[in-house]
Amino acid sequence: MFEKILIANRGEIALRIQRACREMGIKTVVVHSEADKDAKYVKLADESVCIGPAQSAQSYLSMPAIISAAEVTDAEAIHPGYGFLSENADFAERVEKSGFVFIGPRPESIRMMGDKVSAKQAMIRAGVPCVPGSDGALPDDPKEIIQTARKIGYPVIIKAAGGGGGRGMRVVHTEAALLSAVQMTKTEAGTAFGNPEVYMEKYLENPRHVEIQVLADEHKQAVWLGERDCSMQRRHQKVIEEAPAPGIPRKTIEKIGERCAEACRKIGYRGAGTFEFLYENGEFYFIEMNTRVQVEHPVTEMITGIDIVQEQIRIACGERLRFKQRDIMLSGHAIECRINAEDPFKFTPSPGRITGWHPPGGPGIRVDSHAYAGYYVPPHYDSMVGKVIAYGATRDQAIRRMQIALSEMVVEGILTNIPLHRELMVDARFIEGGTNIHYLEQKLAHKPDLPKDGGIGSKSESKAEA
Ligand code: MV4
Repeated sequence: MFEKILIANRGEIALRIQRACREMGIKTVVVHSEADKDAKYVKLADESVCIGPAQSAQSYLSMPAIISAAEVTDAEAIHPGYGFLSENADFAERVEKSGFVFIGPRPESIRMMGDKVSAKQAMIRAGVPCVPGSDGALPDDPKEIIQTARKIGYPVIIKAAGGGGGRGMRVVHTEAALLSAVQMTKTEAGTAFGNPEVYMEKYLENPRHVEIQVLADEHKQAVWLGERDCSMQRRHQKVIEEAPAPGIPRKTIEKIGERCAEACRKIGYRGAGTFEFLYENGEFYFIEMNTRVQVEHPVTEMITGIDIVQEQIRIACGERLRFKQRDIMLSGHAIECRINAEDPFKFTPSPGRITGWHPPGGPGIRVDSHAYAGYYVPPHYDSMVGKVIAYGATRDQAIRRMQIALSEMVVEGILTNIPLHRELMVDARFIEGGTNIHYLEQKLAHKPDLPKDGGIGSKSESKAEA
């Protein structure tokens, strides 16, 4: 096992990775920007290295700064967390070329999944059901584009190969609007991602977002760890996640889970991964694969008893998975509320000093957060300050426990979205279960005195600067 790991991230996930290392007896190095120098999780690490100023581009996104920090501290492996460089194939490659272990998939896998066209083609080959669409990237010939859309049937969606997480997409309802939409998406994609390639899919109007967590080792062993329902979102930012997904037949989930594990074996995938699906009318359709640990991994940990971050580390060390599929038992229900430093209904960021911090506790409650009374939430990063996870034997019990947890929780000095979560935990449609990806935005649009939502947001877990 590794003696020392460098954590190339910040905030709650930097603390979460430290906890995994500590339990495994591994020493930790945390890199941090000037804005994070006084954070308690930085002091908690065995060593810390300041890698640059507050701006992510000059710190958490600086490959040479991070690799130098690994060199001077003699770390053996680098855990990238989520966001920042976690899904950057060039970074994974440079880490390995510099003689360190990248705790994540092989660079080729990251590259393949980063290109949404090659990801989808790999999944079709591996027998994972995908949304009906164009055969690879769209050609230049307008006649062919029109033919493809006619065959698929309107509405269609045009997506950038280099996009993902909601960036670079356009819905098209009529043939009259098709060619200009394709052209605009191509132009934007060329500018935003340096790749003008786009593809076409049938646009599903009211799907749920359900994803499958997998773990695979470098010996072609792979398991799936159940699903997560992440449909409660706004502008592509997840707000609540839960496992299992309410109301989906177990047989349907098992079939898709097995397909995902088999796909991992077929493509030689290594590490933790998430297969994102749209679920509509009883069917699963693959859209994207994430090659990192996700924000919402705790709900899966709660229902499986498996520590996903520890498993990532063991896999990176070359170990074999310690369990087979039949050893994976899913029990109970878990719900996660993301706590953001933001106005609960206007959604404007609310950075600043936290003057009072009273996290909830009690049976079935887990809080993953780096915050505390006195902590200053810097304005430069994502607004998430922590996550409350409630576990129960049943969904009803998990909801009840989450309601109690949110009623206990006090955060003073900044605004948080806790009031929104309190409302959602007593929302009749949420309690019923199975709301689709549009539910939250529709609910907010119907709330009097609140600004209406429009526009397209940024990818979740992007850790983009505010
Ligand atoms: C779609 C779709 C409907 N039909 N693809 C948005 C994020 C990216 N991962 C894929 N997205 C979507 N792809 C087809 N063919 C609707 C969305 C979508 C969405 C998906 C998951 C979670 C939230 C979403 C919000 C708006 C649109």
